[in-house]
Amino acid sequence: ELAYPARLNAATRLLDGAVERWGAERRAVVSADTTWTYGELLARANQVAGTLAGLGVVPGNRVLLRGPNTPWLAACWLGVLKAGAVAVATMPMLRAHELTKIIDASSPTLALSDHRYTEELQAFDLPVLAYGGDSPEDLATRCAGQPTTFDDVATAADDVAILAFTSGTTGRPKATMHFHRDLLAIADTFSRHVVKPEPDDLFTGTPPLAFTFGLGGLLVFPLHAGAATLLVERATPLELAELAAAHGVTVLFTAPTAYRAILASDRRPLLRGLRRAVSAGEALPAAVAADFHEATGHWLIDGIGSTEMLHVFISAADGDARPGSTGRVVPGYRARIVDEDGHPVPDGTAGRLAVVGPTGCRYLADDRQSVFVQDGWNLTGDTYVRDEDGYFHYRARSDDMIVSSGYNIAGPEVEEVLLRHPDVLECAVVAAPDEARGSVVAAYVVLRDGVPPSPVKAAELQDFAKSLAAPYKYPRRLEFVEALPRNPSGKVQRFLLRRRAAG
Ligand code: 3SK
Repeated sequence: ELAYPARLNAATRLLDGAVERWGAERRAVVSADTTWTYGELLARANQVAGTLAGLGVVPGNRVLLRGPNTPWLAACWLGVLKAGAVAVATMPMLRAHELTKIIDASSPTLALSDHRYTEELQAFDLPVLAYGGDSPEDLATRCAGQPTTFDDVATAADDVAILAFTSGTTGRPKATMHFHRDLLAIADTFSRHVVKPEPDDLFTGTPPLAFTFGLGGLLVFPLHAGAATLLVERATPLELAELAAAHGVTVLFTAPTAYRAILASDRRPLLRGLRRAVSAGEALPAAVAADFHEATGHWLIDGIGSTEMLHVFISAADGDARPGSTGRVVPGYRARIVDEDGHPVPDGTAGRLAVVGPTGCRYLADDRQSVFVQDGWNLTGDTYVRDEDGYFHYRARSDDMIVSSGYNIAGPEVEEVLLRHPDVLECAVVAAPDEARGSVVAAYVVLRDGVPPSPVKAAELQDFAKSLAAPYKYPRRLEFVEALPRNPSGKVQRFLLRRRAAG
């Protein structure tokens, strides 16, 4: 059981707490052109909080944040929490029509936006304060007139601190509410027991702070450990590997596709400097896990998390990893596999993953709450099997199970097989409706650079799949595409492929 005081401000604990414990001089945030110590980050977050209070922002007001991962975004996020307001971080690549849904749902009082990203906000009746520029109107200029200290609002531990929008692999974004104590709980569970950071660590990675995978891994966990974070605005996987090596990064958070791309390139040796590497957001193919181990001597820390649960709840520390499994339930959480009626099924049986713990699903508009929470258990929408040792093995998103001629086929299992072919860069497998079989397996494949698509190549990949998996699983339909459709947090939007497969 995690015990937190009734009055708790997560930003006070993370930032003022770190300065008290480790001193103001430690490196906190690094970017391409800046390094801020904990003292400098604290001063800026306090000035942001003072500016917000001066503008009339009161506890409970929502403040929209927009921008790529930068030190100023981190200071704004912390400043919003210090002022007792609710941070609504948005993906920097969202366009006005996508922002409309978020703004309508969250009714922010104002927006703090990176000065390069204000344009899309012009369409709204919303005051916008730009940061990171050098205009006299810029937040930095306003902050310069503010004291570097601030009396943080004594929020309740279960006051809402952030609204996190699921970027929606289904295309329907939903707002989830998370409390101040939840932000500490993810650090006291997944980070403490699995990532195990040390004050001398330097974190980096690609997920935006608007995606809770990034918020935890690139801001909350480093601050909680007195460590530093290298915030990268944008990087291809190979650039990420180079940046990590150049800065001496020890903890990396990114998606399986990025690990796969780095491992397949001549930057592979750059991964050797990492002490920890965390993979989430998508299922980790076993071949990538094995290859990473071969390249570095470490096991990737795979994890399943969700915006609804805030962060990772099943995972395994480096020494505890079991290849082919996501891991065990993170201490502090409980997980089980249930059938369609919510009854637990025996180990070894596939079913719906249900989880409960210190964080959990609370939708802002709770019309769909009952679909995701049953008898207090959060249903994640994933099909899993638990083995007798308590390791959880991913099968598919429940939507990605394909029933073909009565066979249950997990789309990711077929993807895993296709990915073993040296010409396949990426692929996604979905159900295509079929009169005779109900559904058939349809694969969308991105070939490696220089490999031309052709019917012969398609037949070769189909034969390859048949040779490695039971023949009923092979993709009867196989189409080559330039790229897979992905949402802003990088997840493949299989619903778009299902639509395409349905014609
Ligand atoms: O949505 C996810 O995949 C996720 C994974 C890890 C941590 C947080 C999230 C939202």
